[in-house]
Amino acid sequence: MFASQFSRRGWITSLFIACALPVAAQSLRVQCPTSTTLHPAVAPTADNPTGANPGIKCQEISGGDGYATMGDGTQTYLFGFGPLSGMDQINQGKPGTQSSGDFNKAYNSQYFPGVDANSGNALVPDPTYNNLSPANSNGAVMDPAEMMNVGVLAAQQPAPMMAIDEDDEFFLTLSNVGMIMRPDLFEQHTVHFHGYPNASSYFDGVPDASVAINISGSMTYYYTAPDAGTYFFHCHITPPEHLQMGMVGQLYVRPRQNRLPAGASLYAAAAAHPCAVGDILCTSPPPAVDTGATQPANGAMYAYNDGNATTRYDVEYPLQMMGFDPTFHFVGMTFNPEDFSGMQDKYFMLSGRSYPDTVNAGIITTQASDGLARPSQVQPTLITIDKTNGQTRALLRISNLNITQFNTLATIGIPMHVIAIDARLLRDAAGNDLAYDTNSVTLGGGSTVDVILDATNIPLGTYFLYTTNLDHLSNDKENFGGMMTEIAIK
Ligand SMILES: [Cu+2]
Repeated sequence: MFASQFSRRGWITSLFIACALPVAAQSLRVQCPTSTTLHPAVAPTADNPTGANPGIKCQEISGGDGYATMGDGTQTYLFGFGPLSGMDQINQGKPGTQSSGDFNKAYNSQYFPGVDANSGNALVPDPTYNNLSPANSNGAVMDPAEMMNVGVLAAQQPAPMMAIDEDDEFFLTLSNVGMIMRPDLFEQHTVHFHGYPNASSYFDGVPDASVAINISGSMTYYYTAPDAGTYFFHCHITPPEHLQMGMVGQLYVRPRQNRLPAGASLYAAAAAHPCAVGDILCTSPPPAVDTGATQPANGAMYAYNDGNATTRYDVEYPLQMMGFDPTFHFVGMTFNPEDFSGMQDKYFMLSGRSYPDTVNAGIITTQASDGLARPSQVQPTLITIDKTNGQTRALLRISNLNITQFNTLATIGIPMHVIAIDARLLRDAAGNDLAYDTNSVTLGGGSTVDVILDATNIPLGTYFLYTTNLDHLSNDKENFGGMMTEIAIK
């Protein structure tokens, strides 16, 4: 009897050892390989000692909560994604995506010294360390305790931006750090790349067809990048709620054409591209006529594999049209039932900012309920075309992730040249150019357009990009603001 009880206790103890320890060690976990079958290791260098293949890109985000500041000064509660890698880039308003070599560089910390649980790198205490804006810190946060410390209340508006190059492999780790203001909720989160040519539903973030990430769990999503274009992403858990509450972000894929060597024929590259010869994951046909366009000596940036330089640009501005209902956000923080069908936006934003915040340079920080101010809206929305520095063409990557209404964006004085809709180059099957000039575009939730503003023949000055939904030119009770920004041509 005694022996039997003892052995049962021993069995239970070993069960705890077998299950609890590995789960505790692996529940928050970041994955970013330095080589794969598709992208084998390269020769190591001083800057890349692990020989990480630069075609492998990685990014890490938290799913949790936080606060943003509206155009009238109101602090709004969010469910949202926050950055756990690429922080220096994010704070400059750029995509936080890193090569695997940079992503895996040791992340300094003075709060959690020791050895990083995932990479095995020594964590060196740093006297200047600030966990809210760590120095070096395009590297990823990999220590589970530190992921919580940095990720909690760190949601940004929109979510950390992502950008990869065609042919990359992309490893995106989402860690659910919980929503500290809603301890009653056990909300899962996912990442869904909307409209993206994703070969695997397992990594598509639709919970009914795949998996969702529990609090204090991580998942590394895997994507290839078969087609250039402007996309976006969002959480796919209770979409009306989690999108309204702020789980929306921007994503784009740069075309292979950017990487052509100087003097190469753009047409020949487009005609040989998999998209031109029947790859079902992409559709851009080569242009109908070879214009003889070649890659300039200093390179160039293009939105698509156009084959004729019609999508070339000098500066780019991802702009996300969004709206917030402050009542919904308030009850989202305060344990009250949410009125989904009564949702009514009162803040109208471009990339998380309302006018006049849209024309203010720099990041917006917001003080959260723990008294700390964190970067909450970091992406620039003042469109600047600096002709004195040779810039003439701005690419606006416009997406609408407003879940309650269509939005129109209009310009005065400078035409919008629409080159693509929903990440598809405007071109017929024979390669004829279907791009067009207009002074407004109207998008429903879930759509994108790519617009070129060509300032070549436009006088220097300030122009406006604004919504013609005139009741959206307001910030709740302030009747001047909303979805508007300026285009500075100088
Ligand atoms: Cu979510």
